[in-house]
Formats: sequence, C-alpha cells, structure tokens
Amino acid sequence: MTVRVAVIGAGIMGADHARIVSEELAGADLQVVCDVSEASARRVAEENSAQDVSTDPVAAIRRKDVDAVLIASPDATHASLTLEAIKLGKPVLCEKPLALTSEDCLAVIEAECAIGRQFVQVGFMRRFDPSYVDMKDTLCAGKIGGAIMMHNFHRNVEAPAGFSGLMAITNSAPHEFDAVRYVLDAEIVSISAFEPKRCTSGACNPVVLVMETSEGQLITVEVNNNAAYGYDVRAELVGKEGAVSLGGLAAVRVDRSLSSSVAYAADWRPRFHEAYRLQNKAWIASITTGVPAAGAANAWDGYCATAIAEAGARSLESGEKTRVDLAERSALYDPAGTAA
Ligand code: ISE
Repeated sequence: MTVRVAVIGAGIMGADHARIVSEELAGADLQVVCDVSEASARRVAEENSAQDVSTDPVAAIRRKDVDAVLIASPDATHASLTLEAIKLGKPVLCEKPLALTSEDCLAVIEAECAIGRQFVQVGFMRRFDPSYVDMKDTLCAGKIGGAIMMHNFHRNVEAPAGFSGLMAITNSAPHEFDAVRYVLDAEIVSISAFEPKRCTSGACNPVVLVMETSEGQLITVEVNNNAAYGYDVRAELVGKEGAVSLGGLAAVRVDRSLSSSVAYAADWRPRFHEAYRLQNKAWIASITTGVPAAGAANAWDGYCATAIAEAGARSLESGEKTRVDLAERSALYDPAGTAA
C-alpha cells in the first residue's frame, strides 16, 4: 500500500517534510503540496516532484487522492485542519504545537474519543532522536539510578521577525516539555518562568523555566531564541548514581592554530534530520499497520505540552509558580497494553 500524503504549508518545515516524504520514505507518495501562496506551493511541489498543488488546505485534505495529511502550516491553523482530517477519517502528522490553546487540543481529543481511535501523531520529533532515545534507555536500564533532575538548553541563532517572548514558551519550549515527559515518563505539575531583568522587553528574550514533576524531580530549561552563535540543544539527566548527557553531535572536530572547534548548525533541521526521518517513517508505518507508532506523541501529549506552555505563560506574567492542571486522560491514550 502506498500512502498518498498532502503536505499543508510550504514554509521551512513544510518544505522539509515534503522532501522527506518524497526522498526518504518508502511507501509514501507526495500527492499534493498546499500553501496559501501558490508560488511557494508550486516551488516546493516542483522541487519534490509532487503530483499537484493547492492553495486551499480544506480542499486539499478532502481530496479523494489524499490518504493522509501532514500539517506544517502556521501554528494557529493546526487544530482546525487536524479536526477536518479526523472528520474524514484521515491520519494526521501535525507539527507542534497541536493547538495554541488547551481548549483546542481538547477538541481534537474529543473528536478522536468520539470515534474511539487515534488519528493524530504530533511532531515532537525528539522522541525519535537517537540521543534522546539513548538517554531514556540509559535511565530505564538503571545505569544512573533514579532520575532526580534534568537540565535542558534550547538555543536558536536568531528569532524570526514577529517571534515574541511569549512564543519562546508556546512555540519553542514545548519541545522541552515533551522531551522531559518522554524521557522521565512523568507529568510536569508546576512551572515557574523567569526572564533576565537586563533584557529589554518586547523582543524575544531568553526565559528560564523551573518545573516540578509528579515524581518529585526538578527540571530546568533555558530557552534562548537569540543565542547568536548556533543552534544548540543540550540536556543532562541527573540520577542518584550518575548522569547522562546528550553527546557532542558534530561529525568532526577541527584542530588548528592552537585551537579546537566544532561547527554548529544554523537551525534545527540538520541537528534533528534523523529524528524527522524516523518520525515520519514511523508515521507512515502506523498508517499501513493501523497501530499508533510506538513512542510517538499523540493528541494527549500535544495537549499536555500546550497546557504546560499556558501555565508557563501565566507564570511569566504573574511572576509566580503556577500549577499545571490537566484534564482527565481518556483510556484511548493509555500507554500500550494498559487500556481496559
Ligand atoms: C521551531 O518551531 C522548532 O520547532 C525548532 O525545533 C525550535 O528549535 C525553534 O525554537 C522553534 O521556533
């Protein structure tokens, strides 16, 4: 069976997903590329030998020659397009965030629960990144004892125009929230958000987040979208008997003129290339088998990340530690094997 995919959105991520679908996935065809800008849709379609282009996302999702939908359009459109696909019974890989509000995430969950099936995989690709997978495996194998703390750094070179301080929490930090939940298999129950006082307001300033988990662990996250020097994601998990960190990820180190250096990527695509490929491959396999991809983020995980981001935004505003209150989880999202 070949899965005919519509990629919605022909921006940075849409273009990257279109390329992965077209070049790196056996069993998938890039059927249509859709973007409100016809020129962008056409460019990405031509570069990746798509069958067709569209400027209407709903019409693209409804096409009879589209089996599955990959949503990489602006964040604010994710939930409504996901709902449209669920209505038609079409599987979705939705870039993060699933929605900008927890209410909208819950609407997606409700739609899945009404049918009694999961249709949505959320694009938290770090769950497929070999280094995060190794970190989790190291913890699960008992090599560092029980986890007590996790320290995370998320640095981008430069925030795009219009990227606000709040978006550091709603757009960038959700990767960290999800990575923490994935690695520790614990819920985040509180969050405190801080900004360095010396930064000017208005621009996208760094934020530091301190979180507590349901298992009594402490988590720190620095999100700095204007770090200037390179795309740099780090994580160290501290256990009672040791610690495990993501490794140095450059393929080579250059030594010359009395110095040693490794190169940074300019953005997340090269750093997480393998994670995106494995994530998208697992999505296509899940469509073929009808079984959700093992370890992938589902709509519940998407909801949790957005609910944590909302609490983080409230904490930034109030200056206070803020509880993360989650809705009750439906049995549809029980980890494999535990559903009643
Ligand atoms: C962007 O949307 C991503 O998903 C990247 O992985 C992240 O590093 C960046 O901060 C986000 O804006």
